[in-house]
Amino acid sequence: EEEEEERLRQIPVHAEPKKCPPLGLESHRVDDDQLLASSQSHQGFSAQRGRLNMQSSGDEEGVYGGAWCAEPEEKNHWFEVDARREVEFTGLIVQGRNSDTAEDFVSTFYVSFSNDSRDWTVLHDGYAEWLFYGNVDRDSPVMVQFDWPTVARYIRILPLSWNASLCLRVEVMACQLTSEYSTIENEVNPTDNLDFRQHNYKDMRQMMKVINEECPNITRIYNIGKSSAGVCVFPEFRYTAGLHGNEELGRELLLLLMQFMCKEYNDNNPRVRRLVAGVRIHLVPSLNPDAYELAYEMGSEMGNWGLGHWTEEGYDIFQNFPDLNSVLWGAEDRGWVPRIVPNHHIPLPENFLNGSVALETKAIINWMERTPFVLGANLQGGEKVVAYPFDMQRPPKATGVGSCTITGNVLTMNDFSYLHTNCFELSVFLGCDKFPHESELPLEWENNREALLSFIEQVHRGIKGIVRDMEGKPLANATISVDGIKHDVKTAAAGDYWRLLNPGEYRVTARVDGHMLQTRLCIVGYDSGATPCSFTLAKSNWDRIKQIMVLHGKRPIRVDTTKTGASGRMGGNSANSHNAERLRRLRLMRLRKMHQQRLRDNLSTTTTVATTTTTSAPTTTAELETESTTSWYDSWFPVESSYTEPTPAEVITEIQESEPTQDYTFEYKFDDY
Ligand SMILES: *[C@@H]1O[C@H](CO)[C@@H](O)[C@H](O)[C@H]1NC(C)=O
Ligand SMILES: *[C@@H]1O[C@H](CO)[C@@H](O)[C@H](O)[C@H]1NC(C)=O
Ligand SMILES: *[C@@H]1O[C@H](CO)[C@@H](O)[C@H](O)[C@H]1NC(C)=O
Ligand SMILES: *[C@@H]1O[C@H](CO)[C@@H](O)[C@H](O)[C@H]1NC(C)=O
Ligand SMILES: *[C@@H]1O[C@H](CO)[C@@H](O)[C@H](O)[C@H]1NC(C)=O
Ligand SMILES: CC(=O)N[C@H]1CO[C@H](CO)[C@@H](O)[C@@H]1O
Repeated sequence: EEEEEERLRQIPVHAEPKKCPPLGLESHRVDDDQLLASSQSHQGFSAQRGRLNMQSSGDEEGVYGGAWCAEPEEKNHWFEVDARREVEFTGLIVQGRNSDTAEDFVSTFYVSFSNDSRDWTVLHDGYAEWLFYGNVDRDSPVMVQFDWPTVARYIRILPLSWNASLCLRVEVMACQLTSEYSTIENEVNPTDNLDFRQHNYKDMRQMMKVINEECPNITRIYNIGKSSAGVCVFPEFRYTAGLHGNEELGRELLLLLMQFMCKEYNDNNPRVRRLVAGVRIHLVPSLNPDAYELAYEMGSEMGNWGLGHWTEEGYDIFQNFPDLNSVLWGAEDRGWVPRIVPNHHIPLPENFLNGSVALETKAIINWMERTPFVLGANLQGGEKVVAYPFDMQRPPKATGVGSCTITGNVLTMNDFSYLHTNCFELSVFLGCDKFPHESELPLEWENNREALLSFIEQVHRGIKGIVRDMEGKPLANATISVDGIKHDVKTAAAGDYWRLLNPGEYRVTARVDGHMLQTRLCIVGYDSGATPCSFTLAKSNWDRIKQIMVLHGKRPIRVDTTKTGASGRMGGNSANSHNAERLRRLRLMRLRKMHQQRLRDNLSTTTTVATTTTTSAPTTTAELETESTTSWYDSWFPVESSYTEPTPAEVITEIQESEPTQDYTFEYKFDDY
């Protein structure tokens, strides 16, 4: 009895087991060289793969296995984590192997500690070595908590029994010891006094309300399912997060960014003032709020990789957008771009919205169409990589990037944004840990704050302007093309456009229905601020041309020329052959005029060439003919050489000879081209 009493006295008693945050196996704060194991079954199943929520590439022979797995021939098994300094260990989270087929997991194990990795002490429960119960399936994380914290530098898991093969993924819970002599590596004393907590839906709404009250002049809350009104000549920028409900970091970073900008604005931070004054910034922290609540309820470490990934209806929103890449590439292969199928603002496939589309996706598409965004980023998780359009490969093949997962998926959302709207969108995958522990937020904010701000500032890199008619009326829907870049943008309702461009010289063309196009040279420098590059377009003679076409029985009359203008050739309709000689004379006059103009004004004449950009090798006769650059009708109507109209005759030829046969129908007008 005395012995028993003595023994009990030696056991430290804690009313509540102490709880510590994750050491960082999942987040990769723990480096690869801090992980060690007794053996490995195969190159792809090393100790470094034994991190909580590690994902497999699916290739059993590959180097990216879904867990640490032990060599079956071995007798002794252990998985070791070196914390690099003495810490207080308070618990573990264990998980089986990520696999489509195998059910590998550890059922029971012991735990031991060491300060030098030579002498080990197995954790004792007072009577015997303490046996812990681990997993019952391969995916669900199981947390074990020690009744009292153990101070040590090394911790080992000693598996005793397992299902199928011995495979394990782990997170370790530990508190740093605070000492007045040692400063803790990676420790962050956040300079910004912000709310570094995880927010559920109610907390998030509350926080946004408070920010709105603190900064009423510069903030407005709206729901993307509802309309956002207002025409203003600012570039529109968006950050979105939480497409997948369990990817929590982006959501919290956007809430922190809101707080930060409001606070700094009120404190007269000049950089933030400049940002707020010059950009319309949309911050959407939660695109999939229902799913977030699921993951939030489970807690930051205890959801598995998939919990809260999908919408309530079961959609993965990121991959729920229509594939416009294939539409574009299919059309390019047929030589239809940009004459029949534009290289931008590609319409939704017919009946897309009737198909299996998440409500959230519909709301996002509607919002993207309604707001003329210029630049944006979509914050995601589970990977540390930045993806930019085109994310999808042509022809599609598996990609193998990044360190925590290997994805063979075709990603769609940012390509969709680029092809359906003006907005150039990046997907920023913030890190391997989709749902970092609350204690990680200050460090994550420090790591991401500058990037979040300077990416918004990039909206001012390039050219901007307004397209007007001769009366000064703004022209919406005008197409802005940049020579040599096969991607156009359109003007918004106020006639304004923003075109992101790197420093350099660009030949930029504006065109709109019923007007002559205009080309200008626009120079982008290294200084901040977009270069103004506005256009004033004269009415075209198109109405008059239509009348003449009616007189000619709507038949196209064409006269072709080559780019150099050195050798004209006759072409087109034999019915008009009696006009041929007259046309030829007129054309020669025009060429002479062009030549003189070219000498006077090198820039403006080359614009006639700039209007034909054939994007792929000509494949059909019709396409070969479209190589020519001169309009058949400008023989009749002397136009200034800095203006040129497209070639309707050629367009007609193409349409007759190669009608689009895809499921998608494209609406277009001749005037568009
Ligand atoms: C490691 O050293 C600390 C003192 O620095 C001691 O309190 C602790 O018990 C040691 N841990 C083990 C497992 O020996
Ligand atoms: C909002 O703007 C008004 C008018 O410019 C100004 O008087 C007021 O102080 C501003 N409020 C805040 C909180 O900045
Ligand atoms: C698609 O939905 C619209 C409106 O909801 C409806 O008018 C149309 O008939 C539907 N089309 C098909 C093919 O179901
Ligand atoms: C711009 O084009 C869209 C679709 O092509 C059309 O719905 C809209 O009315 C046009 N806007 C203006 C101002 O012409
Ligand atoms: C136009 O200018 C470029 C360089 O500025 C020159 O190389 C080219 O020969 C000029 N073309 C004509 C037709 O003058
Ligand atoms: C070998 C073995 O015990 N396999 C079991 C692993 O777990 C799954 C599901 O729990 C069982 O179906 C297997 O029989």
